Amino acid sequence: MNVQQIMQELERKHPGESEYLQAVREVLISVQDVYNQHPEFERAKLIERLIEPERIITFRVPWVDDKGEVHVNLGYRVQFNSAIGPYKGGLRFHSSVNLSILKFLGFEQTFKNALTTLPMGGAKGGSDFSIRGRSDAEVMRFCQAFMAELYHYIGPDEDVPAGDIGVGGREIGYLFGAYKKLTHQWNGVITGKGLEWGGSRIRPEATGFGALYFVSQMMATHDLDLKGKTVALSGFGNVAWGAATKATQLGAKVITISGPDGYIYDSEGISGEKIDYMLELRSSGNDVCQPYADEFPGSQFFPGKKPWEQKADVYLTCATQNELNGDDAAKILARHPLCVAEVSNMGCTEEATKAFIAARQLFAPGKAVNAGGVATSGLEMTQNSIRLHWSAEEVDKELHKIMHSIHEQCVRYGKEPDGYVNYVKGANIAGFMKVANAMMAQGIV
Ligand code: 2IT
Repeated sequence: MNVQQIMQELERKHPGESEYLQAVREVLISVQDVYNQHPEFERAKLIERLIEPERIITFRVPWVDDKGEVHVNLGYRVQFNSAIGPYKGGLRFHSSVNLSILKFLGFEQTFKNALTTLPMGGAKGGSDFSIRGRSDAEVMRFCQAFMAELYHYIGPDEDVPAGDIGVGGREIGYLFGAYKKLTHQWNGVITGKGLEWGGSRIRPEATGFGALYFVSQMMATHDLDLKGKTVALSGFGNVAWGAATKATQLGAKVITISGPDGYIYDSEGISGEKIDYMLELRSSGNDVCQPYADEFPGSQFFPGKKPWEQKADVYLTCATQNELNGDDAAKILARHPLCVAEVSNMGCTEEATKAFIAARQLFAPGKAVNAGGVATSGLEMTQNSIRLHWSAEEVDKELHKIMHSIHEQCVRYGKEPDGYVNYVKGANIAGFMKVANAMMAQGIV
């Protein structure tokens, strides 16, 4: 494989889709050596097939707001790869959503899902609709209008969506209700459901919990411990909440959270009622930092800034893609942290990732670190299929096992001659090999 040639061709076909091209480039660079040891992959045009989604569905979503005004949003589902299981991946509702972002997310999801050890293909979807400032009734009508089109393309053995940015428990409820109304079917077609109606225990916490299990293991493997350490994280949504909760339980002190308006530094630690308050802020649909600073006077609000300027032992991106850039990485590296991990999907720019690896910083990518979320969605699918509910202990035990296995795969494929574990390379190769072998076995389809 000639990475440059493949990327040039991809850019010609999909000009300007920067996030998608970035995600593909990163994986191709990681896997090229392994790929070139398999001439049968080249003959089967495996890479050329793998980097294009199997199918993209786009549709318009017309809906009426509380004042009677009509809105038209765009809806998408990118069904990226179904080699190892039904399409699986979240829905993102955010004004920034476009095809490039959903293609990058679907591509990443394919390898992430492969790493979980569960039989799930990769997909992503969503809309440029934003829940910010919208009433409950407006969110419900939007979700119903979105599902009125999407339901044709999903199903428990076909494609199983879930939440992502802007899609939490409330939105999943409305989407599931609409699906059921349209199809007359009650099945596990969406994950992240409420506990009383088919959801799994630990699913809301799973992305953040799994991330901290992974980080703990990364640190333990390098004779480090989270206990008593400071953690700077971004975000204020479901992922940041789960990460802050588990980091605190493991004895660390979370000193930052962030929102679109800037970040909060709280030297006393963001724990207990402060973590609960984050969830209230999320569902309020308003800015987060100013209300937090008003509520907890010991904290400081830095408008328009990112938490990466604070000194911490551990840095975790928990908000969105490319939220940590090369300048941020340089600032972080100057402080010699113990560990940096992406919890958001592709939280670091290419420049930042390269800087961390070049500095031999203990660093891991989102597709390994945040896989606990989709893995627990997989466990929700299992429970729905066998029509049983597992206890929190059972789900947590499975989540531990899965994160452990992902860590092992990263070390197996990512250990370099100087002993440095390149988790980016390890995760990419491990995920790629599983999908590649399945695609080879299934012929040219
Ligand atoms: O990025 C992700 O892995 C998710 N948004 C969760 C996907 C899922 O199907 O649970």
